[in-house]
Amino acid sequence: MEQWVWPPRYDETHRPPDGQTHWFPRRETMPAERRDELIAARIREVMAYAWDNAPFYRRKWDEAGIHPSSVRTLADFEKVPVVRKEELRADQAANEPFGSYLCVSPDEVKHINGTSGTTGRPTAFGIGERDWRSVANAHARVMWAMGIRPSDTVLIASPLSLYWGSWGAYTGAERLGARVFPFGAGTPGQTARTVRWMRQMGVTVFYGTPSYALHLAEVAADEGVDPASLGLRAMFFSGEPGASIPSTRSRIVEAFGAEVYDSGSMAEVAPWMNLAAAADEPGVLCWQDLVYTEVCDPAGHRRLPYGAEGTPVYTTLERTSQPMIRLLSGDLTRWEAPTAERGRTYPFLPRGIYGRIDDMFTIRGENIQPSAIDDVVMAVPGYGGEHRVVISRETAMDTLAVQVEYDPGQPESSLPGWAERISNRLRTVLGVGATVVPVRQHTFDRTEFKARRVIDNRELLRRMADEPLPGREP
Ligand code: 8LQ
Repeated sequence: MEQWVWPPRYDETHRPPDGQTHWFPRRETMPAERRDELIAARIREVMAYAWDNAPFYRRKWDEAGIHPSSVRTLADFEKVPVVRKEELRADQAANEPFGSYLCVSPDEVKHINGTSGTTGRPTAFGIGERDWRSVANAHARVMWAMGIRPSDTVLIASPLSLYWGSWGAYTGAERLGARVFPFGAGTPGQTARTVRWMRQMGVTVFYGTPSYALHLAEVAADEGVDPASLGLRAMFFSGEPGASIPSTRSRIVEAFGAEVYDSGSMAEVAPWMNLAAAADEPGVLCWQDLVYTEVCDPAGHRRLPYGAEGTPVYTTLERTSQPMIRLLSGDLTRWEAPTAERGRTYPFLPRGIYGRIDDMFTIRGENIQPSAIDDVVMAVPGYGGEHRVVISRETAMDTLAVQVEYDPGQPESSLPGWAERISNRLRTVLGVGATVVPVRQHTFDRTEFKARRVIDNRELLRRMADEPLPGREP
C-alpha cells in the first residue's frame, strides 16, 4: 500500500480514512536523516535510468566527468551540474518534439502540456501514463494534507490549456475522490459566470492563482455577491507569490473566509505540488520524497545550510518520461530545517517562494523584490485592488514610482496624506523612497492568471536606444 519504489507504482485503491491526517504516514513522518539516505539511493536509480535513456543527460554528465555510479551521497549529488530551462528549450529545438531527455518511446506519451512561451520557444511536456498516475497520486496525497476530502467539490479556476497547474490540480482532486469542477479561467466574461456556477454547484474548494482569487472577489462584489457567502472552505494556490505573502493572504482570507494553502514549484518538475503547505499558515513544506529540493547558492549551485536564502534546484524522484535532475529554478526562497512540529519531517520555506532572481531590481544599491512592494501596498487600508510599479531612469539615477488604486470610499482630499503614508512605509521596508501616485479604482487590468505589475522603463529606454531609427542605417 504505502510503497516507494522505482519505477514508481501506486495502489490506486488506497485512500486513508477521513479522520487520518496523513495519506502515507511513514513517508511523511520518518526521521529526515533516514529519508535522506533513501533519497540518495533513489537518486542513484533515477540517474542511472536517465543515463541509459536520455542522450541529453549522458552528454551533459559526460562533459562534466560524472557517471551515476560516482554519485553515492547527497554531498556527491551537489556536484552534478544544474539543468537550465534554456538547455531544455535548445534540446527540444534540436530533437523535436519532446527533446532527447524524453526517456520513454514517443508512443508512450499520453498527455501533452507546455509552457506558455512568453519568453522564447515554448517547451513541450510529454507525459507518459505512468507519470500521469504518479502526479495524480502525489497531488492527491498533498491535497489530503490540506484537508481536502472526497466530500469536497474542487473548482479548477485557472486556464485548462497548456498549463500543467490546472491539470495537476484536476488529476489530484480526481484521484483523491473529490468532485472536480474544471471551470477554467481566462475567457471573456468567465469570472462573473464562475461566481454563479460556484453558488449553484456548492463549490467548497478553490484552486487558482492568488491574483485571480482577488479578482474573483471583486467581480463577486460587483455582482452583489459577498465572496464569503460562496461557502468556500479551503483555497489552494500556485503559480505566483501571494498565498505566503502576509497582506495578499489576509486580503484573500478576509474576502472569502476560507483556509489558504500555498503550493507550487515549476511545471517541469510536476508533481509541482512538491512544495505545499499542510496547514492553514504561510509557507510550504518541501515534500522531499516526491521531488528532492535543494536551496542553493545561485552562483555555484551548491546546497546552502538551513536558514540561508538561495534558489531552489529540483530533482524529480518519480518521473520516468522527462525526469528533471537538478533543474535550476531561478526563484528565491529561504529554507528551514525539518522539525517534527509541523507533523511532517520535511524542510520548510516559511515565506514560500517570494520571487525570481531575474525580477529583482536595484534602486540606489537596495535589492528589491516586487512581492515586498505588494506586501506593503496591499496591507494599506483604502487599497483599491491593483497597483503598478514603475522603474525609470532620471539622469544617472533609477527611480521608483508606485501607482496605487484607491478605494472609492476615500475622500479625494485625503489622498495626498494617504500616498505619503504608503511612501513612508515603503521607505521603512525597502530602504529606499518611492513616489506613490494614487489612481482611480479599475485603472489597471486584472488578471485571471499570474500578475505582472512591474513596468521597467529603463528596459524600454535601453531598447529604444538600440533600435535603429527609421530611415537611418543601423
Ligand atoms: N511560482 C509557481 N508557484 C509559486 C508559488 N507557490 N509561489 C511563488 N511563486 C511560484 C504549475 C504550478 O502552478 C507551478 C507553476 O506555476 O509552474 P510554471 O508555470 O512553470 O511557473 C513556474 C514559476 O512560477 C516558478 O519558477 C515561480 O517563479 C512561480
